[in-house]
Amino acid sequence: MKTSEIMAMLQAKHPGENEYLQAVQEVLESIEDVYNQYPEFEKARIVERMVEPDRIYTFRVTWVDDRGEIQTNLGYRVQFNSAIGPYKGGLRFHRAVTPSMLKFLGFEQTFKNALTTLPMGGGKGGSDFDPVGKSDAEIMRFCQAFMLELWRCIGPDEDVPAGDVGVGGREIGFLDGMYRKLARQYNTGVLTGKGLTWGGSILRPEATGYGAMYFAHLALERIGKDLAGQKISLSGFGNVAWGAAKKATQLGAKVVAISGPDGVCEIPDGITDEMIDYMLVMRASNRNMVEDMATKFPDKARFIAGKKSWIVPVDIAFTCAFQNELSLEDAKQLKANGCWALFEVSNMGCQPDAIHWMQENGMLFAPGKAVNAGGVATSGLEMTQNAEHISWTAKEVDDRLHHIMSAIHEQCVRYGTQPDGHIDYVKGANIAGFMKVAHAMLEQGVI
Ligand code: 2IT
Repeated sequence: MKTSEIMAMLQAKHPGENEYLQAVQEVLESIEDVYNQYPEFEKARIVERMVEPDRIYTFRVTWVDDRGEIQTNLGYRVQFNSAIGPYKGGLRFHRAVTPSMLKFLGFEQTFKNALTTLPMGGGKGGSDFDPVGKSDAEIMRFCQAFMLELWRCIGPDEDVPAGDVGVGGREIGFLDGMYRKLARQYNTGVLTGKGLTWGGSILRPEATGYGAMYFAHLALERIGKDLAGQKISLSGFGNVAWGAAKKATQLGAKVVAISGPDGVCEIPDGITDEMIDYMLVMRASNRNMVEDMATKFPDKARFIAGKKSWIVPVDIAFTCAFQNELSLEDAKQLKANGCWALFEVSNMGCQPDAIHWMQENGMLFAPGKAVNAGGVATSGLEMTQNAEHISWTAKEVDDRLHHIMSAIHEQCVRYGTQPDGHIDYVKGANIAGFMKVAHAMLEQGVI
């Protein structure tokens, strides 16, 4: 297998699908050497099969807004790979959603889910519906209309969606309510991220951010450092940034920046518990403006319009918002201001040239599919609890999450250790995830 040949073939077949092509290129570059040591992979054309989704459902979603106007959006579910278990992955509601975006996310999800040690395949879905400025009633009507189509594509042993950008507990509630109504099944575990009174797992909302901090703790521990006392920046202020801020603060780090599409909030003395709680209010308002934090806490936070978190001097940075949110210039600015480690918590948060530059310039870099896997892993734990008709305690879930993040870190070390002893976390995560999916596909024959 030659990465350049496969990429040329995909570029011809899927012109303009930039996020998807970027995600595939990153994985193929990392696995090429290892892959070519296994003639049986080449013979079975594993790569050619793995880079295409099993299937994509596309549907029209029509709903009525608060003014009585009829709105039409597009809905999708990309079922990427089921070699190691039912399709599993979130739903993204965002105005920029395209098949390319969901294909990149489904592709990444396949390897991420393999890393979790749990039996979950990869999938992703969503809509170009824009939640910004929508009322609760509009969100409910949209979710119901979306599920009217989606419900036939999913099932607890078939495909289990969850949240992603623009889809949190409120949306999962409306979606699950409609699924129950349509399917007449009330304990199915067909979605994860559910409310605690109707089958949700304790700690699922926090899990992506918590898992990211557990991973960072392990990576720092390996090089004799500690999260406690570090100054850190996060991007975004949604569910992922919220969980990350909570755990970072508990572990003794100081969160000095969060951001939104409107700019960055600098918080020189570190984010407080009250401010962390306020992030939830900001998300529920659907205003999508981080300036609201500075308006609410004028003595603690300073809003700078039009800037990203990466202008704030820190020791460690965490991308928690969107793909490609960190550019080469951002990476250079971070390092010039003293930052020495970057953990990607958003999926594909960094642009490829930024990743290469950070790696070449001695920064510790760990990719999203390892760092943020605690979210989907805890979704997997929610599926187990649903299947057993039980609920675990916070301690039981947290212990398992710790265990899974350690296992992910361990796989990165196993497959990513370089001759000079440092860990290439990109290679480690990609090779470990790939090997598991590739072997499963090989053993299941040509299907
Ligand atoms: O990107 C992700 O891993 C998620 N949005 C969570 C997916 C899930 O099924 O919990």
